[in-house]
Amino acid sequence: MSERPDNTTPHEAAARGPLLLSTWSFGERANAAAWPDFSAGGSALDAVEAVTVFCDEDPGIDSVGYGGLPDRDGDMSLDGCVMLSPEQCGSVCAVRKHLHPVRIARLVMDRTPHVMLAGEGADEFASAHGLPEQPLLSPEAKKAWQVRQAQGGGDSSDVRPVDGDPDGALFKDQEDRWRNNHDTIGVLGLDDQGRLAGACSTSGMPWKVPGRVGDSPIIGHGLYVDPHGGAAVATGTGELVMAICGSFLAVEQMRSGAMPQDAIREVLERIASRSDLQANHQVALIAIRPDGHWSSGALRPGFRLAFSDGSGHHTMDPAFVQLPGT
Ligand code: SD4
Repeated sequence: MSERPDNTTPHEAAARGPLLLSTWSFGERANAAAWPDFSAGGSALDAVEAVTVFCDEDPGIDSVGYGGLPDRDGDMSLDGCVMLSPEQCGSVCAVRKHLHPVRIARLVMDRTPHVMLAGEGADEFASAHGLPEQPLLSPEAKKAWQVRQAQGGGDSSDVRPVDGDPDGALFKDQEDRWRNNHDTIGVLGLDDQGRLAGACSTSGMPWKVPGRVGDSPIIGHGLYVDPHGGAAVATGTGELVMAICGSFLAVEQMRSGAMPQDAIREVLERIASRSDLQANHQVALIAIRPDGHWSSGALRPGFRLAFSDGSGHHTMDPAFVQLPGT
């Protein structure tokens, strides 16, 4: 059942743009960096790109761009997408030589008749459009991979995305933190002209099987934007989101009249009811309607989001956790 717009939580008060909503607490500093141009009348599209570019360049974020953790063999590959509407979206995956997947995805959207480019083709396209080749593996990420190798390697099946470790209680040491503290930047923007835009950038699951692509660059899975329904972005275990077209599902719910919190709950209920759910599985979503009502929810504790509007930049807990205490 949809909530009534007048029965709102703070997460669901209708907001007027400009407004930025980003996954994870590091989204706050990225939102703040994009804010001066955005609040001066910039477009939602420029703002969401700027948020992801900031995260790509921050070596302290171990899951996006430079500083991201590599695949099983120690090689980096990046994924990302950008979306304004079903007619205007672009995506790249398995990029190995260029730092900003969303920048390339926007070029795909603007300059080709296609939606998605993969691997070598995406890198060649980026170079042909003047984007510089850059090293993607940071010394810290390389060290984390070497430590992992020394411990016997292994795939991503023990990775659980968690936002920070404020009391030092979640992770026993730095290596444990590298193993777990993984997350994607997903950002939704509503500008002062009422235009919605969304973007995602990620290095994907750490230690992934080379060639693996998750939900983040796939339109309808990690991100979906429909000016008539709203926008949704997902983070966490991509395979769970991909199995149900998570972001598309949330937007379709809103398109049918649901409030964002109900739309997200529908997605998370389906994931929570999987027979093969693992303790390390996490998924979180943020969703916004074209009228500015927005919300967020997570499958398990440990997710935070960043919210920016005229009142400033705030890191906050999601409106609800589907499986609290897990
Ligand atoms: C993926 N969804 O590649 C991404 C990773 C992520 O928090 O968001 N982790 O599956």
